[in-house]
Amino acid sequence: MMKITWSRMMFGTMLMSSMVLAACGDDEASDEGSTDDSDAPTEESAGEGTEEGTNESAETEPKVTEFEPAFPEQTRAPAVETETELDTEVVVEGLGVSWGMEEFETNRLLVTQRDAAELLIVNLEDGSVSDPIEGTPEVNNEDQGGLLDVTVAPDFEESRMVFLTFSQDIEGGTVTSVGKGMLSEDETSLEDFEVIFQATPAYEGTLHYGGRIIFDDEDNLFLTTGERSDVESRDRAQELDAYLGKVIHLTQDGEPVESNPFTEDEDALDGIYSYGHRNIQGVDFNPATSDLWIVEFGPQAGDELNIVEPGNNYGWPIVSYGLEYSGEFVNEGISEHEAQGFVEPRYYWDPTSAPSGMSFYDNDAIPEWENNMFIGGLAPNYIIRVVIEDDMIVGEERLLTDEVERFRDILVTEDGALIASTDGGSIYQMSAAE
Ligand SMILES: [Ca+2]
Repeated sequence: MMKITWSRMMFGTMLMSSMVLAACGDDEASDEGSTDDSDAPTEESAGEGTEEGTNESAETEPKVTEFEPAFPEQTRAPAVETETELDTEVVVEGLGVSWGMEEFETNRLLVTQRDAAELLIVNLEDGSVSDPIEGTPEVNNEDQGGLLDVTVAPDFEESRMVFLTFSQDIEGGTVTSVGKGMLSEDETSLEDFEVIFQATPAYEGTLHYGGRIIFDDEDNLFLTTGERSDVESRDRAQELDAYLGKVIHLTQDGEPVESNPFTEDEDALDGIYSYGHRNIQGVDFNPATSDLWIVEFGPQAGDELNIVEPGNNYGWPIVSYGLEYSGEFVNEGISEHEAQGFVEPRYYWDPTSAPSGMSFYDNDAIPEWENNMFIGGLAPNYIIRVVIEDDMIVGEERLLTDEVERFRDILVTEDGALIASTDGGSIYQMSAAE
C-alpha cells in the first residue's frame, strides 16, 4: 500500500499523462466532466452567478442559476469538517475506469472496469488485483457505456451469484442491461451468465445509462437508468411505456416485483418504481430510516438528491434546478417543483457536483460519520460528505480535494473503511487513524 504522500508525488506524472490523453482526444462526449465535455459551460456563462460564494456553505463557487430553493436546506448546506484523524491510502493504482465495487468477502472487492469490460477482484489488505474473471458479458463501451455496476446476491455465500449492469447493443441501439452469473469456486469465471433484464426501448446513443443496482431487504433489486441524454429521448423519462429515466424494481430473475406501483396500469411497464429521472448513478438505503436515496446527475447545475417512493414523478425534463449546457432554461425554468405536481429534490447542487456513486456510512468505526452519505464527484473532483437530519441536508464537506481524481464509486467496508474508486484507475481507502 502507498501512503497518500507518495500519491501526491505521482500527481505531476498523472497530470502530464492526462494532458497527453487530452491532446490525443478524449472522445467521452459527456456531461460528466468539464474537461471533456463539448457542451460544458464556458467560463463566461459559469461566471453569471447571482451571489458570491462567501457564505458558510461548503460550496464556495458562485451559483450558475437564479433559482430560489423551495426550502432553505435544499441547497448550499453549511460546511462541516471531519474531526476524526483519518488515514488515507491509495490501495491500488493503474486500473481503468473503476465504475462499480462490491465487498463480497471481508476486505475483498469485486471491481468493474468500464471500458475494458472486465471484472476484477481487489484485495484491500495487500493491494493485489486478480486477473480478469472470465465469462463477463459483451458490452458497448463507447462514451459512457461499458461494464458498469456489480453487486452480489444476499445469499452469495451459498449461491455465489454475481449481478452486473452494462450497456448492451441490441436491435435498434443500446440499452442498460442486468445479468447474473455464478462465481466459480476458484474465482476465475462467472458461469452461465445470463441477461435477466433490458431497460428498453433501445436508443441510438451512448450516454446516460444510469446503471446502479442494489438489493432491498426482500432480496429484490433496484436498478437505476438514465434518459439517454438527447432532447429526442429525454421525454421518455416521463413516459410509463419506457424504462428510460426510471428507478426499476425487479426480482432476481428480472421480473417486475408484484407490489410495484403500476402493475394495474395496462399502459405502464410493470417494472417501473419511480420516474422523471435524468441519469442516476448513485443509490443506497439510508440506514437511519431505511428510505431509498438516489443521487442524479443534473444538466448545468441541478444535480439532485431524492428519496425514492413508489409511483412518484421526480420531474425531469419538465422541471429542474439546472440549466441546459447552452445556458437556456430547461423547459420553462420554473422552480418550486411541488407546486407543479412533482416531487422536490431533498437537495440540489448549484454549481454542479457531478455526482456518481454513493454510499451511506452504515458503520460505527468513525462515529461522527454514522448515517452520513458519501458521494463520488467527477468534476469538480472530490468526495462529498452529506450530513442528514430528519431527511434535511444540514451539512456538507468535500474530501480529497487535492487529489484531482474523478471519484466514480463509493463503498463502506464491513470494517468501516470508506473506499473510493476513480476514473484514473486508483482505489482510495480512508479510515480512522490508529
Ligand atoms: Ca427532479
